[in-house]
Formats: sequence, structure tokens, C-alpha cells
Amino acid sequence: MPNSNRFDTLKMMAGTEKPSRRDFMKFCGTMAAFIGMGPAFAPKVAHALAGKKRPSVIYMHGAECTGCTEALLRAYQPYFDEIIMNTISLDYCETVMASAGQAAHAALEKAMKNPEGYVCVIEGGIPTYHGGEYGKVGGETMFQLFARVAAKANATIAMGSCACFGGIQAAAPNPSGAKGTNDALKAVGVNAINIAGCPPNPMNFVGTVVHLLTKGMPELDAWNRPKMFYGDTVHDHCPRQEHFNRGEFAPDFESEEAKKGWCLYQLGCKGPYTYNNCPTSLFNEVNWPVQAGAPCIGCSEPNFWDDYSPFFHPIEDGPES
Ligand code: FSX
Ligand code: SF4
Ligand code: F3S
Repeated sequence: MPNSNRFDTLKMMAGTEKPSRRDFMKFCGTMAAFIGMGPAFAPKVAHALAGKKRPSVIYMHGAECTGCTEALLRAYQPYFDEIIMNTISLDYCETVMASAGQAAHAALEKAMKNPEGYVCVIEGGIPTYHGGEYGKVGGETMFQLFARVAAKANATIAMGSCACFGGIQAAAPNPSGAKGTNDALKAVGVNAINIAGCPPNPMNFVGTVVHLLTKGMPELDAWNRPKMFYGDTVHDHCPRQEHFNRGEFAPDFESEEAKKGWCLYQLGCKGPYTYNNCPTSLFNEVNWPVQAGAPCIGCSEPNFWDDYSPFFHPIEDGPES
């Protein structure tokens, strides 16, 4: 879909116009490539998506900055509207739904009664101290609500490092007892796929959903992150790596060396200790931290907020964890 044609997109969202076959096939081609399959897999993606009813998704918000949803709203190829037209039926999401209050709550209860079930997406950490009273939605603690919704879901996806591992609000001394989804909800049998990053690349989320729909559960690493997106370190594919190998480190952000693209390790880059696909996927096909001149702060790793700080200083012997 051309970038300029947002009005058509709105019409599609209003249900007055369907995405064209060409747009749909382009979307399937992008997705086939992104989940590591060749172009020949595109028709299979199309067949699986067109033949299936879009799965109901209940998208919950916990303790966080909402940056993950912001990233998703800015997804490019596919656009967010294409995601909700082609891939999922977004039946509850506090940030983007039109309804509020009791009407929103009713939408949630209705989505939970869907006979075909639903996928639960959790964004944000879960406050657990004092029964979870540091975070409430509609009078219920996030802890109770997320447990209730995720325990009955067909699958649960933790979107962003807060939902995966607790996030910034879990930084020492973690006053609200914020935890990641699997840590907080293991007692009710939840085993979420972790789409790590603060925020994660929205394509890692969409690709995981498409993989679930076409090929089932993706292979996960030790932290429950899909290996297809989190199998290599940021450093493995960094364009500044030749400077690292030659020992050419930028001494400060204003230096000529930084401008020439020298390695940012001495300025705190944690790329060698961080598993994510930023250098190969980019954010919205435009940029990623190191290319923009900022060191990787390790935002897809558990406990990066404590273990990888101070962010602009190197960890000489690697993080303890
Ligand atoms: Fe924010 Fe998401 Fe970071 Fe957390 O991101 S971008 S604080 S991972 O839950 O909204
Ligand atoms: Fe590795 Fe970071 Fe240097 Fe890139 S900038 S080569 S990721 S240490
Ligand atoms: Fe995060 Fe590092 Fe990528 S900070 S966005 S994992 S480059």
C-alpha cells in the first residue's frame, strides 16, 4: 500500500473497503521472508491466513511506557491496519479501542467467551507486591486480571522486555515487585513466548503471530524468545564490527571517529551480549540504535536495566547473568 494512501486505509478499517489481493500477497511475501522461509512459502502463508478466521487477540497493558504499542502502531510493511485486517482480530486493546469504561470491560468479557478461544498479549510488567495493588484496571489488579485472561488463552505472547522480564519498573529496588509474565503467572500455568526489546521490533511480534498461524510454535531460546529473531547477537551483524575487530573505538559521541562509524563499545555498547535482530531488521525499515550513533543498551536481555547500566560505560568482563 503506498505511503500516501492512508485514507484508503481508514476506509478499510471502517470495513467499507477490503485490502486488495495485491496488497495481501505482498504482505504474505514479506511475512514468508521474515519468518525465514523463501518466496515459495508466500502462497502457503496466503492460504493459511485466507483460509482461517483471524484469531481473536486480547491485548493487555501492565506497568510500562506503552512504547511497544507505539512501535506496533508504526509498523511498516505491514502497516498496523493491514495486521488487523489480514492477521488478527484485535478484540480488546486499551490503547487503540474506541470504547472505555464498562463498555471496554464488556468487550473483554465477550472476547474471553469466544468459543474458538483467543491469544493473550501482555505488554508491561506485572506488579506483584501487596497482592498487586500497585497496578489496577477496572478495579481489578493487573496481577489478577492477567492471570484470569492468560490462564484461559490458547497462547500467550509477552510483548516487550517489561512483559518478558519485568522491565524498567523492576529496576532495583523494584518497589512494586514488578515481574515478567512467566515469572508472575507460572502458578496458573502460563508459558508465554517472549518478544523481547524495549520496545521490540514490531515485525518480531507480527512474524511470531504469522508463524503460530502457519507453522505452529516457533523454536524458542532459553529465555523463550523465538530463535528466528533472537538467535544472533546485535554485534554479529553490526556494520561497525570491522572497526571493533581492528580495535578502532570511538572515544566520545562528538568525535570524528564516532562520525566515521567506529565501534561504540567504549561508549557502552552491549551489542556483543545482546540477542536481537536490530541490524538486519531495522525499525520500520529505517534505522536502529547503533546506526543512529547510540550504543546498544541491551534492551532485549533480562535485567538489562540493572545488569547493563550505566548504559554509556563498557562492561569489561560482560554482564554477570
Ligand atoms: Fe515501553 Fe513496552 Fe519498553 Fe516496556 O516497551 S518501550 S518500557 S519494553 O513494555 O512500552
Ligand atoms: Fe559490536 Fe556495538 Fe561495536 Fe557494533 S558498535 S561492533 S555491536 S560493540
Ligand atoms: Fe535494543 Fe540494542 Fe536493538 S538497545 S533496540 S537490542 S540495538
